[in-house]
Amino acid sequence: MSETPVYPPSPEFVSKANVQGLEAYRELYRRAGERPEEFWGELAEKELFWFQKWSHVFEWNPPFAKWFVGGKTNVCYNCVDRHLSTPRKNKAAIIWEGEPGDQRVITYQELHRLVSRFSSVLKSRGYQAGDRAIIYMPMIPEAAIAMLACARLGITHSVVFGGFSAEALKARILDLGAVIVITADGGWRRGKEVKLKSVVDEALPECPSVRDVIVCRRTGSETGMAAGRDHWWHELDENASEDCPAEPLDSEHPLYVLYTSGTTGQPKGILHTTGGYLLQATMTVKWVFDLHEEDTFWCTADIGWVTGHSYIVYGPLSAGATTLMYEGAPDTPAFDRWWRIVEKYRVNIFYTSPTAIRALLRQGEKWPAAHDLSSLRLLGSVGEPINPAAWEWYYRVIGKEKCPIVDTWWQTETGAIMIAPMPGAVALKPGSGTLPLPGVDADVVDFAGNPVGADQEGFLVIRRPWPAMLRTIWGDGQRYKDQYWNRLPGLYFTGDAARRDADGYIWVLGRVDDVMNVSGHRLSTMEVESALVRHPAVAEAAVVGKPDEITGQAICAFVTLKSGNADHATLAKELRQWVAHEIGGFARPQEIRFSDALPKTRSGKIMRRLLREIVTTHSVSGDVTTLEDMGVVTRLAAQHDEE
Ligand code: 7RM
Repeated sequence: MSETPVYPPSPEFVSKANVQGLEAYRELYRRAGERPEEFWGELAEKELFWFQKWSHVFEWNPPFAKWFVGGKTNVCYNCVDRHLSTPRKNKAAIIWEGEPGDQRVITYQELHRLVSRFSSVLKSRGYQAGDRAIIYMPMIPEAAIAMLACARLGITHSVVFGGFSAEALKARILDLGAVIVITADGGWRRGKEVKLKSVVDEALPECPSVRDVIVCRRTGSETGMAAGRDHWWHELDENASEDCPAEPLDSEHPLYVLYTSGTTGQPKGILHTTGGYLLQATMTVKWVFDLHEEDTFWCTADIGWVTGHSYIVYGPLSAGATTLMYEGAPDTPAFDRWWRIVEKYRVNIFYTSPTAIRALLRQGEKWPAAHDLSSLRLLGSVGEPINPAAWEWYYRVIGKEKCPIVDTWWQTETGAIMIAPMPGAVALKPGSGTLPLPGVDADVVDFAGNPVGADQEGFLVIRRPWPAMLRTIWGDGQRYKDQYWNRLPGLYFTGDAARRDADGYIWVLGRVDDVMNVSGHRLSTMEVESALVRHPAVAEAAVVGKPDEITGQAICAFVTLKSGNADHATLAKELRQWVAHEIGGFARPQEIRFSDALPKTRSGKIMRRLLREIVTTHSVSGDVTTLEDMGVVTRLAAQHDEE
């Protein structure tokens, strides 16, 4: 442990930081812990606009929380309207670059105009607070505009990542009971069009609740338009009013539902509400990214993931920042695309994932070296633990040893960053998210919920509700209780293992459940297994994550067939394609291994732990006493050696 390098903030950085020095952090943390209602109440009053003040800050009816009870506000108003009466009115709100190189700069005033027009369109078609909308779009400004327009009216949105298949889209539309889908003809990725509207067309015949589809023209490719159901965004926009005030909404009004993988095959709709979510998204932009008025902030996530919600759209815009959005891939037309963008727009704060860093690291230093990255002053990481080699490269080659790296631990469920350094206050240790933020009562505990000692491994839990926490799983309060609050009674169960060192620094080690993390995308082993067994040739499937140098984990599927005589090479190809079709391209297994049987316990449970060992170490050394047939494991391990 003593080997761990420590990087304290430079005096230069501290002197300009929003939170200066460790004592300032400790004071905030102490106040939030001792008087949470006062702490959050003061911030809510100072940092957000309210149509009506709340009657009390917090209500806890375990495990259901309410924040700013009785208060009325509006997320869109806070992200857009309130800036118009300030010097920010002509400041760039969104800087966007398309993959082909087209660009747009949208000021706060212009954003207000665009969002108001689209809100009017929705309103004039009869949509209102309480309705649910699906947003299935590429990374274009209209994606953010659609989110904000929904928020303006109180229409609960669910953004579905553009990489999801028609099946996955359909499941989300049905679960949400969506009445409208907002999409585009397609988007650009690696020089090719990713068609979106045709996927919507494939999903909709079995979604009777959907009345309208609004289609934004992005690529200009041929698209069939169903009469009465489908409408072009630009046509509806022609007559749209620019006068569409933000609705005063209850602080607990459902803002969005975002689907994420849990331990079963059925994705969970994580519900986030209004006031508490926005407050914590706003505060973390200021605390963790140390946002200054003049900063250009770039989060490279897709808007379809929670990181895009909180750190491309809601957090930065509420804080009045300039947020950058890029449509395409980091390697198009070449591996310096991101660095080209950093140079071109003089990006100051850059937030990405370890997967992306590793992929770029592999291409060598010549790509970043060809660009002037001197505008950067802060780097961020999210999605999985960052390994020392990636950290060191990011720090040295991208940050030129001048930029702190904020390693931010959080989840779809937490809504906002929970564990991360305040960069002007907390010394960094590569690989650690460092200390919990104010109001975050994080702990590492054993099976009984008791804190474990320094440097001991345990479960990462949160002891007390926080403003941006999920409120429930959409339509399934019981699952919400069971998954998050009943595993270790009274504690929020994160699903992650962690240890805390003698300085109180938290080191997140990874998931303890059957959730894989592939390029920072969450996927459950069950989701992929269910997709595989829907294929007519497959009898049984067991899926495990296998360590991968770039993506963190890669998907390895063990499959038994209904009839033994198949051409394995062809079928493997077909099954990989099948999973991509059923879930989305990012879920395509890297490897399919055929087997005559799967290792099971005497009670018939597949022992994924053994399969994990086989793909990791190519042998099995762990406890096999519950295994029914040792021969299966021996054959599987040997099969690998032949390859
Ligand atoms: C924001 C996001 C959440 C899971 C989480 C962890 C892992 C995320 C870090 C991390 C170590 C980090 N939402 N994770 N950030 N592990 N260090 N800085 O990723 O819902 O998609 O995933 O991701 O396992 O539980 S998520």
